[in-house]
Amino acid sequence: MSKTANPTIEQIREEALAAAKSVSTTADIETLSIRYLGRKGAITQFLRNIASLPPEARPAAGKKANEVKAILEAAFAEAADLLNRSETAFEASIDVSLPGRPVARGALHPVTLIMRRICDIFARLGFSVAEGPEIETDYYNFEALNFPREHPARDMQDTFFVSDDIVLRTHTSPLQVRVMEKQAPPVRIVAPGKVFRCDSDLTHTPMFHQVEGLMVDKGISFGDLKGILTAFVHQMFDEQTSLRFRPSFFPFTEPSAEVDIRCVMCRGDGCRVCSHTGWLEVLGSGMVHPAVLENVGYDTQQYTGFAFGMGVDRIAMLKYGIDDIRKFFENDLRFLTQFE
Ligand code: 2U9
Repeated sequence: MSKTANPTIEQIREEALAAAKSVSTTADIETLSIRYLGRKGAITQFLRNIASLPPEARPAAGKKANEVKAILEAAFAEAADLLNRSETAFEASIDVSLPGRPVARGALHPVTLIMRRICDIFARLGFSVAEGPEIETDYYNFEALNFPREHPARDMQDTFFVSDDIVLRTHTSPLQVRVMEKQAPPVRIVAPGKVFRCDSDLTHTPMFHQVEGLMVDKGISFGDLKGILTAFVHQMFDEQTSLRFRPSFFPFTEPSAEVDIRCVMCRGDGCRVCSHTGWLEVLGSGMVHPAVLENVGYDTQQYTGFAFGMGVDRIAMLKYGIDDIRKFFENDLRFLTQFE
């Protein structure tokens, strides 16, 4: 309504007619009616103020006010009629007897399905899930994990640098350093998440997913590592799957071992998937290097631990028989909705 203390009857008329033109619902018209014609409305207010006019001006003002009142009543009725007619026409255009449009059901991404399955298996083995930042400092991604500056092992990681000191994490291990900094042993965690390496071909994408695990306590041995990882492989693949531990090297574990399983495609006879070796590499692992435990202030006379890591996308490829990792990231719904 006009902000003028005492608007003229012409002002009230112009304002109300303009408002009647821009209504979009019948409720808007109701509001306008109350605002202009209601008991406390602008027209009623104007009629009340007539008493304060000089006696000779009152009849003309009263007549004018009643005329505007009639004009507004007609304008509001017409606007309501127009709205009702278009609403009815819209309703008439809908055939309510038609069957509804089917709502497409979403599906979890195959990598998410496998990631959840891995975490569930470790949860049942007593591991909790920890998550953390994808952008990391050089310290957490390398230094704390026993990769000295200029060490050639850093080249293995094909790092994406954000600046000299900031990187996209190349593994989820920095998260485990952060957990150990905050928490005294015992620690038993898995760290799932996205990681980034500058690499791209049939089996590598610049972003992929890892689940890493860490267990630190008094008296943890390589036997514990073998027991936990064997239980994992048997639940993830099947109870009959045989596995072997092969010596390897990582800066953050010593000794280190890669874990191979009997090829899930040829059962060991040799095929294209296992490069005719009969074995598939599925995990890296090892006893946590004492330097890593010392970096977070753990007493290495009392505590030892093991750690492991796996590429989730690779495991999803093996589980679902997919030969090109890039299929996971092309967003083709015909491919993605096949996995339940
Ligand atoms: C801390 C200490 C040690 C995590 C580990 C591996 C071995 C490993 C690879 C598997 C396939 C990476 O995605 S991949 O290319 N990972 O081989 N990861 S041990 O070791 C840790 C982690 C955290 C504090």
